[in-house]
Amino acid sequence: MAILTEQEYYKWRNILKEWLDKIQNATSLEVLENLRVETLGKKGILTLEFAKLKDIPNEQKKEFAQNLNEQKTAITSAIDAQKEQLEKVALNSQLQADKIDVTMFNNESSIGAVHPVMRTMDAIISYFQNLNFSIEEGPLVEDDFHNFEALNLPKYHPARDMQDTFYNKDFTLLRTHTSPVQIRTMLSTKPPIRMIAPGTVFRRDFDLTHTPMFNQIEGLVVDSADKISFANLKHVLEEFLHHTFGNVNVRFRPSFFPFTEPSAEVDISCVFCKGSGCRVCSQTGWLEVLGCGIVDENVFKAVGYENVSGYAFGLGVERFAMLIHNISDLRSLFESDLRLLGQFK
Ligand code: 2NM
Repeated sequence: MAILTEQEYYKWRNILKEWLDKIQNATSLEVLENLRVETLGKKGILTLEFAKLKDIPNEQKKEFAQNLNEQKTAITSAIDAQKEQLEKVALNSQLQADKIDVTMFNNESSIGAVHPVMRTMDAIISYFQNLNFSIEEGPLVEDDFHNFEALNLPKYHPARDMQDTFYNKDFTLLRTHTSPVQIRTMLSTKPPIRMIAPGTVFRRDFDLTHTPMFNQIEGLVVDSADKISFANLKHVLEEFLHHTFGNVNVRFRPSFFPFTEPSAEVDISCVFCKGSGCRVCSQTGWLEVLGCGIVDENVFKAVGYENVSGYAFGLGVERFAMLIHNISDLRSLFESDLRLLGQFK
C-alpha cells in the first residue's frame, strides 16, 4: 500500500509549489537564504519530514524517502538557480556603480609639482649648460676600473671598503659617485672637455643624514695645461654658489680626494643663521657644500691623456635641495608625502 493517500500527495505538491514560488520570487540573497533555512535548514520543513523516517514501517521507508528526496532536489535546484540569478544582478549593479567615466571633468583635480630634488637638479644643470658645459650620463652598474681604479683609487684603498660599496655577485658594482662618467667621457673623446655628470649614486650608508641612494652632480674641465688653474676653478664655483644661495660668504678649505691634488672642500656661510652659529651648522657658522680640486696626474694616465690639466668638483643634490628650500629632514625627500610636494608648485 502506498504511504501517501492521493489527498496527502496533492497537499505535498501544493506545499512544494508554494515554496518553489517563494524561492523564484526571492528579491535578495538574504531572502533566499531565509527560505533555504526554512526548508532545508536544521529545523526546516523538509528536514523535519526526514526526521519522521525512523518511525515509518520498513516496507514504506523507500517510497517515503524517495518522495522527500524528490522534493529536496526540486527545492535545492530552485534555490541554486535563483541564487545564480540574484548574484548576476548584484554583480551587474556593482559594475554599474563602479563605472568610471574617464572623460568626466574633475573640478577637484590639481596640477602636480616637480620634486624638490629634481627641481634642484634641473636648476644646477641649466646653470652649467649656460656656461657651455655638456651634460653626460653613464651606467648605474659600473665596473671596478671606471668607478675606482681609473680614479686613482687603488685596490685596498679605504674608500673602496665593502662597507661603502654595493657589490654584485659578478664583481660589478653600483656606482658610488658619478666620476665613472668622467672616465668614460675622457676615454671616448679628446680634450678639451667641459662637462657635468648628473645622476643617481649608491652607498651602503643609512642614517639621519645619509640615504643608500642619492644624487650627485660632478663637473670636469680639461684643457691644455696653460689654460687650467685653481683660480679658474675657484671663480667658477664662487659664481655658482652666489647664483644659487645669494649673498653668502664662500671659503675653500684644503682637503683630500684620491682623484684630485690639490683638493679642497668648499663652505658657504650658514644660510639659516647667516654665520652666527646654529644647530644646522653645528655652531660653526659654515656649511660644507662642495668638494673640488685639480685632477690628479694618475687619472689622466689611466685614460691616456697627456699634456693636459683639469679641474673637477662634486656636490650632493639632496643637500643642495635641503639648503635651498629650507628642508630640515633628509628623509622627507624620499617619503612621497603630498603635503611636502604640494609646497613646490
Ligand atoms: C668631487 C671632488 C673632487 C672629481 C674628479 C673627477 C675626475 F674624474 F676628473 F677625476 N671627477 N670628479 C671630483 C673631484 C669629485 O666630488 C666631491
